[in-house]
Amino acid sequence: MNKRVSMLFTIAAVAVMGATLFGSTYTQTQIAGQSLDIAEMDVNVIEQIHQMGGLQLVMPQAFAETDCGALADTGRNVVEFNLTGESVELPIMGGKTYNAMTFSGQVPGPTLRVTQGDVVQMTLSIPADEITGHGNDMHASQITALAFDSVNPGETSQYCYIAESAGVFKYHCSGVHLIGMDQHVFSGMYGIAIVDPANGYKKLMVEKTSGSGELDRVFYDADALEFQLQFNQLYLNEDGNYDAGAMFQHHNSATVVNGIQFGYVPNMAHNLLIKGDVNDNIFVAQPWNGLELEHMQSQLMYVENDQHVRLFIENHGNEPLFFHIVGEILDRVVQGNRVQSGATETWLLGGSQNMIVDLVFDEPGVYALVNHDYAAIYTGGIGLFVAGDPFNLNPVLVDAGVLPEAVPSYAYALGNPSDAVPPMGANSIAHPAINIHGLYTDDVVSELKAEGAIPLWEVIPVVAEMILG
Ligand SMILES: [Cu+2]
Repeated sequence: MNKRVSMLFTIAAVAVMGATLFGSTYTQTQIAGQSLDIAEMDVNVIEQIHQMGGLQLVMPQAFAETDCGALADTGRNVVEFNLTGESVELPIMGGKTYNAMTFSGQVPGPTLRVTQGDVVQMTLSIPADEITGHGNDMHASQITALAFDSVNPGETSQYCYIAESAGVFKYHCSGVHLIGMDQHVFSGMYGIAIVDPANGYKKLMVEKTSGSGELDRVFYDADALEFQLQFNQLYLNEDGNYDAGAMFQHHNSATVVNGIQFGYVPNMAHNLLIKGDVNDNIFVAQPWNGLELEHMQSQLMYVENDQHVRLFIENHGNEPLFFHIVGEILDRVVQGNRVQSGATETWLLGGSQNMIVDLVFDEPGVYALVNHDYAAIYTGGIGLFVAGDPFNLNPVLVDAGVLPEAVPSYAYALGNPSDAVPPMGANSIAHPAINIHGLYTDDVVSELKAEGAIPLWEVIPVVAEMILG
């Protein structure tokens, strides 16, 4: 049923794009996707696109520096990046599901991390029973778009490129010959590549005043505790299908961070630890509350005070991202390998734009990262960092035997959410522990478990028992 419905909407998206290209049949009725009726569409338009060979004609048949054989012989480090294109049903807020499209069963897709100068060998496989073809446009590459044309169900395609520029780069499904690209991306087919600078990251300098106000400078080593934060929107109709009309009108149904609305807020375990009552919510919005939600139960992100924190941020969406952390100042903003700003309150990212934010949380406390567009905040574009031990839980956890001694962040007891933690690089500080949290299929959850990530839904009842006696 779902596969059939998804297919229907692939066709709907194709029809809308066709109408856009040819103009004449682009009516208000078609823009308002909810009432889109394929039976009413101009079949000739779709036929014309089909006869053109999709949108391929606009792309030049030219150079393709994608010869994996030749690049493998250069002596450079070769990093394999293997992805599958899979349509699956995944949860959204309110106990519902939606018809997602994924890279390798997770939203966002797996993060690729390489060093500037490495060869990336990208292999995209589409299972034979997948409902549609998929492609992968990696913004970290500088190769002809022909290389990442779509792959048919049952087939595998590969290209190679040199990651020449350092920074954060989006990758995303390119649809079927570009058609349906919007549907595939907004249904979940996006992720990032982190290309670490060949010479490593820079030390962080933070201006401080000391004594009676004299200007001072504090230097932090380049090594940092790292998080990844990917912003996007969902455009869904009541049935959990992609709504192209809503997208054309920039009328989203949800704002997501790493694929989930309000994914990094407290849950019932935090209520219990801090208020002694699982039902006494400590934050205004706690929609993912309950052990039965397993890896979908919301989780917080923990950092130490006076620690260099590095955030890899990408805006995959159709709306701007006004990135701000309530109660903090962004100590440094880097785009590509260039410093753009220091000591700034908010930094703007347009669509398919990225940055690396370096900062230090000085005081114990709770700090909300937000898209400072109020519509985004209230539709899910918010998450919480907890720095240090603001709730004085160390004595409680030590007394109960949960921790052997006081720790500088709650990550030592609960871990940080797996979907917010990028793969390790040369300048990464290892997270004390990682818990399983994210928009994942069961297969991905099993893989994370096998890798040693903590299933908190199994651990929390034990911890609660230890604390409550
Ligand atoms: Cu796709």
